[in-house]
Amino acid sequence: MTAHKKSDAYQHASGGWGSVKAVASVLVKEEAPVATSRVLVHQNKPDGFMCVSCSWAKPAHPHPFEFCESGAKATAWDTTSRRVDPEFFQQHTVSELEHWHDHDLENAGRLVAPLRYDAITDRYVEVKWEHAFAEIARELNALDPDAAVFYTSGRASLETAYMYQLFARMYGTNNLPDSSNMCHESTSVGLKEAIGVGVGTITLEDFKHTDLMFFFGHNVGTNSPRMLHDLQEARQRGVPIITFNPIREPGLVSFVNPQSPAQMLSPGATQISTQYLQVKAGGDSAAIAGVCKALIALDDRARADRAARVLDTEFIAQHTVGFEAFAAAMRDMKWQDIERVSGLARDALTEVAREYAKAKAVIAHYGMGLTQHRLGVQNVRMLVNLLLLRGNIGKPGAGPSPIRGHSNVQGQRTVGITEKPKLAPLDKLAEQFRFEPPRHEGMATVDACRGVIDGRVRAVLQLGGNLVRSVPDRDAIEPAWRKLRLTVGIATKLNRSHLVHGQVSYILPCLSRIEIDERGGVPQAVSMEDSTGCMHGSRGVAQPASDRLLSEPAIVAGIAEATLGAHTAVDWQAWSNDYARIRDAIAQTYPDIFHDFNQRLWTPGGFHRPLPACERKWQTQSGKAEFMVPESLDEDPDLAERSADDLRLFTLRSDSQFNTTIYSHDDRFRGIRGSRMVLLMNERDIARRGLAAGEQVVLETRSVDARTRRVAGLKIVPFDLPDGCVGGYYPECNPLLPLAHHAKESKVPAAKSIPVRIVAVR
Ligand SMILES: Nc1nc2c(c(=O)[nH]1)N[C@H]1C(S)=C(S)[C@@H](COP(=O)(O)OP(=O)(O)OC[C@H]3O[C@@H](n4cnc5c(=O)[nH]c(N)nc54)[C@H](O)[C@@H]3O)O[C@H]1N2
Ligand SMILES: Nc1nc2c(c(=O)[nH]1)N[C@H]1C(S)=C(S)[C@@H](COP(=O)(O)OP(=O)(O)OC[C@H]3O[C@@H](n4cnc5c(=O)[nH]c(N)nc54)[C@H](O)[C@@H]3O)O[C@H]1N2
Ligand SMILES: [Mo]
Repeated sequence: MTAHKKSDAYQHASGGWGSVKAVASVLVKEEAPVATSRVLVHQNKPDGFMCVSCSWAKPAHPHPFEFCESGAKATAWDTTSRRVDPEFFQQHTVSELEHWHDHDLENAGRLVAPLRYDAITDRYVEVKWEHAFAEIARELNALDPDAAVFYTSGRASLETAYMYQLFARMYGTNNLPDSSNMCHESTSVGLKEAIGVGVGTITLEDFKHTDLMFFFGHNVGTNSPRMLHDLQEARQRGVPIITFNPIREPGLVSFVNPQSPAQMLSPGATQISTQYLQVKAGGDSAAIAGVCKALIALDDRARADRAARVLDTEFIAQHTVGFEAFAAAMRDMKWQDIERVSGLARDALTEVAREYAKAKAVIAHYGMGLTQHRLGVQNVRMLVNLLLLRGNIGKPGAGPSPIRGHSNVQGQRTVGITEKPKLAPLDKLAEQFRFEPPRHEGMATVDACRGVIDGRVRAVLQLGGNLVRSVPDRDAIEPAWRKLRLTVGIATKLNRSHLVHGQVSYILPCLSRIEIDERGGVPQAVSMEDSTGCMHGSRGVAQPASDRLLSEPAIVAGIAEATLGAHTAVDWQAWSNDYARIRDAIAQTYPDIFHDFNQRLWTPGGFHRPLPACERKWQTQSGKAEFMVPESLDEDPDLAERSADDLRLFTLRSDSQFNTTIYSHDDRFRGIRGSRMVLLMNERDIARRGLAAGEQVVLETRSVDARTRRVAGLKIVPFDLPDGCVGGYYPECNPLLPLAHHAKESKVPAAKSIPVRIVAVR
């Protein structure tokens, strides 16, 4: 790899010619340039398919090319001409494939036929779909239903997700963890407690009415780049954007719109963030506390001077509870502690408070930088506290804006994928389908991993996803995974979780959403919910990678029918032959959200789900929006003794990956090329330890139990970060993340602040 020069990374704004070149090169690399470029025209269009990459809102009046570099990469990745066919497995045993890099496994191409692992030859061999369904059913029926786990990665459609949860419950379990458990579950828990809905309250319309935006811990330039258009438009109206992020991410600094010829030809880029605060990893609760404290002090002064109040006292009195206790806690907080934990100066935070006090309508965007912490739920609650102080919820141009990950992760929760019985409409399902759903709590992702390790879990079905790579404690998970009785991967591409498999193991290849999905000669459509609560139809346009593939609804129907036999009130085959019937069932279960679902499917810009908080109706315990007093500002409440050697590791995504799918080893925006085995560290921390750039080190997690967790061979790259914080890549650093190191209320693994030390140079 090339050594990183600090200036390299930040020479270019995100977007621009680099982006155009990167899209062109990925199309050529995937050997499907012509077909793919035709496909891209339909991406995120009201009558086309919804991008498989991020979940950002899709406008009613799209740009001529409503896609970004990341979305184009994701499309090219799925429409590649390469194939992993049964002959591929004749050439490669599973033991041999285990030595391949994750990138090479997926890069080998699209899976085309259902496969069963054959222990005698150590190969996957082709089977008939009916045989696969029949054996999976036999295996499931031999188990206690609670020994089986039905994981969903956030890409599958509303139709598939609804069928999948119904099947799991009819089979007898609420073990329905999903990727949200590792992602925005801190939002689902925190926002629900605070404002009565577990999702963001803004839509694209609010961008037109906002006066100020906050941006906490989300790397918009690579992870939801289409949003840069909306941010740029707001900036051009003079709306300030205040960013909190340990790294100066190029997309948050400036942007050139690669789809605007005028901008591409002129030298300037739009400055995105007007204030950039390099908060310490895990320092957000402290930083927000600082802003709240300063704001309350401004208000105290205004009151004393009989000047106009800074806080929205009317809103607070009418709509909230807990203000007095919160304000008292903020007044008592010491600036010294706030500065130490956040790494930010009192003056800078006070300046943010002043700016905030001037704005009438404020949106707070955020991502994994807030949610993936031990205090992830508290971080979300603190952000809500800040918004409540000035009535910034339930009015145009204002509200919390959690930026979701996978393209339908929010929607899957909406249609019943949840391990928490209280969040699923069990009575309704019982009545609609005449069965008795299980009422006890199921397993979230970390519980499921714990269950695999201690042997309680015997079967794991994955509807998308790559759990042996994405979850914590890899070194414990991998050997445990091999002891499972049954593993089933419904997937588009070969990944590590197919190689680290159970005794009975199936790979069931499915159509990608980009592909034409015909059932009985009739093209079918599916749907998804974006980050702003809008539902969109999606119809594939590309030729399927193989005629042996089945759609996700057809695969779920096949397994359900084989497992449940004739004992259900669902005609699974009829559903899988006409997805409109699944939508009718969804509409019946959730009439408030999905009434007239089929008629509204193609609403330009999507149809919005009703959210009581948008109308200042609060479905919380108290019936009001709730302030919360932070429990602690300290990110590692359970780490007793500290030393000067301690570092806090946050795991990052590059611009060339989608979660565990690695498109290339480069991270163009951050100027890192050729390797992902790096440790980003600031010059002061490098020097203080007597280390040098380019040296390879071994990182070890500070002990939380008897297990030693290490990753070796991480090359030191000098990077502009706050003191004591280091960055590494997800999933390479996942062996360092302890399963128990998660947010206690939401169980989201604390992937953004892992206490580590450098223990050796190697
Ligand atoms: N191209 C592409 N798009 C994606 C994905 C992808 O992998 N590739 N993944 C999808 C998924 S599932 C998700 S969840 C989203 C993830 O998108 P993000 O929410 O952007 O998540 P990360 O990339 O993990 O990084 C989060 C950002 O938080 C910052 N950060 C780290 N620690 C802290 C902290 O303690 N405080 C603050 N304030 N900031 C911090 C990091 O510097 C980084 O800029 O993107 C989705 N979109
Ligand atoms: N250390 C650390 N760990 C993390 C994170 C982090 O920031 N740091 N982030 C967490 C987050 S936010 C998330 S969301 C999880 C994600 O974790 P997972 O959901 O486990 O992983 P993905 O990488 O999203 O899943 C990729 C696989 O999905 C399959 N796939 C792709 N498209 C489709 C499709 O259309 N249908 C089907 N059926 N399969 C498909 C492909 O085979 C591909 O290999 O990881 C979490 N883990
Ligand atoms: Mo995610």
